[in-house]
Amino acid sequence: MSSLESRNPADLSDLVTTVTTASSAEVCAAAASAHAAQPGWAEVPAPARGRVIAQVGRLVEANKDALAALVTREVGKPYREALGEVQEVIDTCDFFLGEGRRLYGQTVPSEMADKQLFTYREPVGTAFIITAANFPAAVPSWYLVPALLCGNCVVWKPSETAPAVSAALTDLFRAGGVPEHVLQTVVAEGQQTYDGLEAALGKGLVQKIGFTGSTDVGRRIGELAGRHLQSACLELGGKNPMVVMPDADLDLAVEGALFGGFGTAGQRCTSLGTLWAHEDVADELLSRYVAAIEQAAIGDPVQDVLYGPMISPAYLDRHEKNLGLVTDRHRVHGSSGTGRITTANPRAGFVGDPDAGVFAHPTIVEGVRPGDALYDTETFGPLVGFGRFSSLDEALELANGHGYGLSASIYTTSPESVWRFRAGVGAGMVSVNNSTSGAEAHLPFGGNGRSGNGSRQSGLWVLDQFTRWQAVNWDWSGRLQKAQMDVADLPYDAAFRLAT
Ligand code: UN1
Repeated sequence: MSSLESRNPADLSDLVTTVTTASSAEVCAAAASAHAAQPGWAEVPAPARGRVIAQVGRLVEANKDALAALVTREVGKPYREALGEVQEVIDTCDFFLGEGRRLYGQTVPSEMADKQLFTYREPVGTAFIITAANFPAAVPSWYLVPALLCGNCVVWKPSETAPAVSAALTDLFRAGGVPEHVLQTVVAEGQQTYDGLEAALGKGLVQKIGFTGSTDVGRRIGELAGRHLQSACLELGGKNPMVVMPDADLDLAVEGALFGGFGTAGQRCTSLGTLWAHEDVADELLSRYVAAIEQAAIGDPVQDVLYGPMISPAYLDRHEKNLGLVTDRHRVHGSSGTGRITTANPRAGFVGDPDAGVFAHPTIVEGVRPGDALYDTETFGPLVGFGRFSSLDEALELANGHGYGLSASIYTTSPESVWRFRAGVGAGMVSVNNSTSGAEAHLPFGGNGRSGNGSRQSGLWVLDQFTRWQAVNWDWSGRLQKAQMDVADLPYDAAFRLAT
């Protein structure tokens, strides 16, 4: 147990909140009380749980400005983007409120007479959800809303970097009618979370894990879940490629690469990793991209900027370490410096006071290719690689070669390139003439390979994470009819051929 301060990353003198983190025993205790509350919550009819989700959605809508302002203050996301993030919570509630009235099962014909087959979706039990700081409201809602709607209880372990937003979101769920033990928010540090979760799994208190974060931690969570024969929904890192073909609209591609690479200061799992340009347009694309980022407004997230500060000083530190992956062979573009923006290391046109917070220069690294650490390291900051290719096949190899497979984008006007790219790329999400980031809240979200274990969030698809199918058969024949053995014999003339 320790006390943590959450500070505004745009103005470190602004203390947002202080939290006491939970011990592993407290983490486990939260799972125990969620587990005890779960049968009661599952008995609430699904349409009534859907009403609760509707109420949460209306309250988030009524508090949209306040919640977005808190997101901006606590993690430095520009206010307009923070409004978008809160809208994603509302959209998620809007989608799932009706699902309470569907949550369909099926009727299935039996292979025998006087027998009927059915399927039911059953809640899994208690879901343990671990989320990151970069989307402190939207991504948690992707888990919490469907998990609760399906009749599960939830222990939510939000990022220690965003405790104020997670407290506000929890209050909104409570005010919307989610009972106290049904959703429990526990702020804890990594090791205590792991130990508490391990203990809870050992006692049979947790039946589902949701984790959004790094690939390394995801592996540990996946191993832990597997040891206890539970499945984890893992939403991990990305090294998201954008491929620009010679027939692309280059201005559109630059706009997409600007938002994808530098929006949210590059701190999205869907952020652009490497911009791959066809050799015929590479020089032109690079010069337009560099011009666009040199002119972009960076700074105070309350004002109209492309991006604000790093999420916290720790995120800035990691970004500065990643700059160490740039080698002599690379060329760096994008700003008047690299690393932290300060009065001594200024950025022309900076909006606000750079020394007050943790702001970073945008960096484009030209000359990235396989074998470079930058080719396959997720950098999670305002750092975009730039490389060249000469054919679509080569672009596909570059897009897939690092083993991540979250989001991938292609800019082209050729339908053939679109379809070949879609079929050849290993990513779970593909954008055509659109940025790698900015997925809509009701399409399946998730990745493959180093980006996740194939689980999908959002829309109908996430229901398979938070329910398990129960298969029911009902035989009213009055005798034991054995499947595969007591089925009717339907003879046919196997030797029959048409006369020729
Ligand atoms: C994340 O960074 O974990 O598609 C999620 C997007 C956002 C969600 C990103 N809607 O960029």
